[in-house]
Amino acid sequence: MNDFKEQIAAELVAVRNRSLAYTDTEDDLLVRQHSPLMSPLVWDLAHVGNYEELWVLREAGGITPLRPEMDDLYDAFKHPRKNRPSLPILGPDEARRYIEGVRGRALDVLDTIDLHGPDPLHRDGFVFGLVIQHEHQHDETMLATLQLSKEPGLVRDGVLPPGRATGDEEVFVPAGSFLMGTDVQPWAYDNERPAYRVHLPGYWIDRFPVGNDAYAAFVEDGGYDDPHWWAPEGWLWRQESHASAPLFWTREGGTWWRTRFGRPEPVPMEEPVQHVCWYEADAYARWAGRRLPTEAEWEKACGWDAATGRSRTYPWGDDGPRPDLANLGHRAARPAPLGAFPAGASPYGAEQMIGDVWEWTDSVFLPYPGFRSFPYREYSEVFFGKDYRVLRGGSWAADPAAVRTTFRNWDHPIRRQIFSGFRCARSASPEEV
Ligand code: AVJ
Ligand code: FE
Repeated sequence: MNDFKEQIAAELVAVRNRSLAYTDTEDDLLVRQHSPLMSPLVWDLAHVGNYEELWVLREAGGITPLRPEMDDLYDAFKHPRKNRPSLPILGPDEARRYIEGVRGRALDVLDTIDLHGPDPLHRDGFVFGLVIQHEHQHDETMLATLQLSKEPGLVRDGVLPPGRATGDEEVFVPAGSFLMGTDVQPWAYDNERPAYRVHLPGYWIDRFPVGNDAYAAFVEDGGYDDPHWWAPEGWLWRQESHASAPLFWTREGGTWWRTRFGRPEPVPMEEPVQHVCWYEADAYARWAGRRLPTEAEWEKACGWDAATGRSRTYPWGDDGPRPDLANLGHRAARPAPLGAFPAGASPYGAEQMIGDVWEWTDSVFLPYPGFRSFPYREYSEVFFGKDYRVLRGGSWAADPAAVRTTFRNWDHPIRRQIFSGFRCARSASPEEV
């Protein structure tokens, strides 16, 4: 195998080790449904294997179905999450055997395909990028499930760099056009393509995500009790949910506590806020006299390099993430403190755009002009519309393989079990532009 094929094989091993580590626990915990929002963990485990069978074995490799009856069970569109526990899905050991069998043949496909040939699934290893990213995305979902399960065990206490005093710093992005999306990232999803020119007026965007300290000030100012700050649907959500602080926060003896993977700890005020839904982010921004950035504003501030006229793969450049540049890949089961990654700043000076927390944007999930679904409609296309808001940047639980300047995530505006935070923006005044 050549170098690139070996790299792909190594990424396949790494993501599988991650999935197996998250499911290395008692069967009871794997088959139980911890929340109606989430699948049983054993469903995710076999689903990533079935996805690999569909795309690598069958579509890219022309291999006949190993277990055709699996397709229906693990089709996310056929069975809503809340029904998944009642399906005759594979048990933990069977699921592990099934995905291992698929993996063996996937490596045979990798061996034989031409990474430079005309087949768009083969070219640059696209189909492997698809399954590697897909499995990492499900691993992040499994972490959110484990967090909801309140079972301890997945707290990793890897060392993160210290933060620094930050204040309310903003960076200025002058008026001008930039290229949004990509035609060049080989493993980009269809929803990131094609690149197109977007003109933005001048704007300010926070240098850092909103911290727990700032968010606690909103809570303590009665932010959750004043409809003035909330979008109309957000206020309905606030009343129905009885939410009064981010998910997993409680107030005891004048101190904010949070439960992280089953363990209570005082809320670390120097970290970005996480586990807030879009409505909470939107309300905070209004309270702070600001607004959420649009997706285009977020992307330009993250990667656009006006000096070279191109977008960087990551804020700091095109080289992959390092521990001193971003907090990714579940090094520690938490966001890093604000100011931890000065070397990871974007050309405009925005920090922590990649890693730590997914950042809600103001934008609904829509196709870029010229969008073509590839390789299937159900990844992106069926979600386009006003029901979903876009999140950017990747969390501490996202893997480097599934984050970049152009990467788009989306969710319902009420979701907060995900590792979601935000930063604010504001339009420049006429004198500033
Ligand atoms: C892009 C994270 C919204 O988890 O629903 C997984 C990713 N797509 N399997 C999701 C996905 C198919 C997707 N998100
Ligand atoms: Fe999936």
